[in-house]
Amino acid sequence: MRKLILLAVFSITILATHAQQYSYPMREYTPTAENLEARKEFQDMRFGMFIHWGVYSILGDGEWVMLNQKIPFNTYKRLADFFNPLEFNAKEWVQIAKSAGMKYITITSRHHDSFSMFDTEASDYNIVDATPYGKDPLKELAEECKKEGIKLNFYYSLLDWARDDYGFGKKIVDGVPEDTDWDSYIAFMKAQLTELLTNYGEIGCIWFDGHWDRKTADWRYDEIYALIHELSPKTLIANNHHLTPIPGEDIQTFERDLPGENKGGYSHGVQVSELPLESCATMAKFWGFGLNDKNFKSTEAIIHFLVKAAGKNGNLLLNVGPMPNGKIQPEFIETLKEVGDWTSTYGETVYGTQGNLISSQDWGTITAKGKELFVHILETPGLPYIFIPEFNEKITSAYSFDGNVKVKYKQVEEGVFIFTEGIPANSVDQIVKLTIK
Ligand code: JFZ
Repeated sequence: MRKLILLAVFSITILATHAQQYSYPMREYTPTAENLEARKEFQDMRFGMFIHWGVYSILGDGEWVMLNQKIPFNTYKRLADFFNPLEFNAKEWVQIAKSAGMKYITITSRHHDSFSMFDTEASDYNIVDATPYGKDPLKELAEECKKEGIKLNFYYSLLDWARDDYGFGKKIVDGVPEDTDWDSYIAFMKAQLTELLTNYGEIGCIWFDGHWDRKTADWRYDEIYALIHELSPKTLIANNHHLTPIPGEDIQTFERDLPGENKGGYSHGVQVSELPLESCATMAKFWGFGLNDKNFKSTEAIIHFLVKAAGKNGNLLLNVGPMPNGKIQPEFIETLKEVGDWTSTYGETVYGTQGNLISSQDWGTITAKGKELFVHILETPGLPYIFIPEFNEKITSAYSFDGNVKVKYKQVEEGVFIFTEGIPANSVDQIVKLTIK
């Protein structure tokens, strides 16, 4: 018995240390009806485009280039003098996203390098004041997205490598970095967020990142989240803090991971919440443009990610890092076009569907729309059947999505066998439509 108690105490301690949480008080959060509505819309979209673009793109070595190449900020900041993305065309980007089947765009408004990609009064280090380009691309993008029915979201970095009031690298004492004007930094962020939420029309989501740089800081999320929800009740809040969601947040993100998995190594001890879920992933290695980054994901790998995310009731936010001239690189365009060919035929099996019907299976996953279930066979099992465990719903019909061929199945107490023979070949995803009673 004592052993058991000890074991229990030990396990609780382990769980508690792993599930590290935010330790500052947050007011109770009751989302408004319109916020709940926006969450549902967000969930139904299932597929979005992430865009990492900034002065770092010039060096073609990812968005962490300043730190990775140990470039002092005073040197790095000159990049702004050469940033002149004359070939940026919001129409083109939106068309690329749209024809890939993406329903929203989340773009970096300010990344860790302190450079603001929008017209801001709160800092001179921005695309309008500090570059020869002198225009606000987010404004153009916002207008184009609105025209084309694409939702626009802003990524916003909490971490700042350059500002004195952030004091990158300073020790945190009682929630505040030493020898800095933390109040000033919080006020700066609030000023920028206010601009982002008032000057660009309706914004779907603010996607925070950088918390993990200061796990013990008081980020004043109570004030920041309240400000966002007051200014724009429909705007959803996501925070890539790799923690279980904090009150005030509307979306849970998973970096380079499917919900509930920890393959990217960032989601240790994180509980999957009831909130809409979103996985983000790159198309190559880096988020920001990588000139020599040839680690391209295949079209098939991307489709599988999308389908598996939907099977876990989550969205996929797939990243492109445009080039310094403002163009998206041809390799990405090509792959996105192929992804678009797939979504235009099979999109209905992911958009507006629900997941979490079964746990992940080696063969694939299931998505559902009411009484219609889509069984996605992603891996050829090498057997003449797949098995759906713990499936007790009464099936009334089974047809292949391709060609509408009748599919044989057998329901037993433990689940269902689906016999794959005769299902038209499809190297990416063989989909079987099941209708249940
Ligand atoms: C973050 C950013 O640093 C990255 O540049 C990109 O914007 C991505 C979407 O989000 O990535 C992280 C987050 C956390 C860690 C590392 C990279 N971490 O905890 O080590």
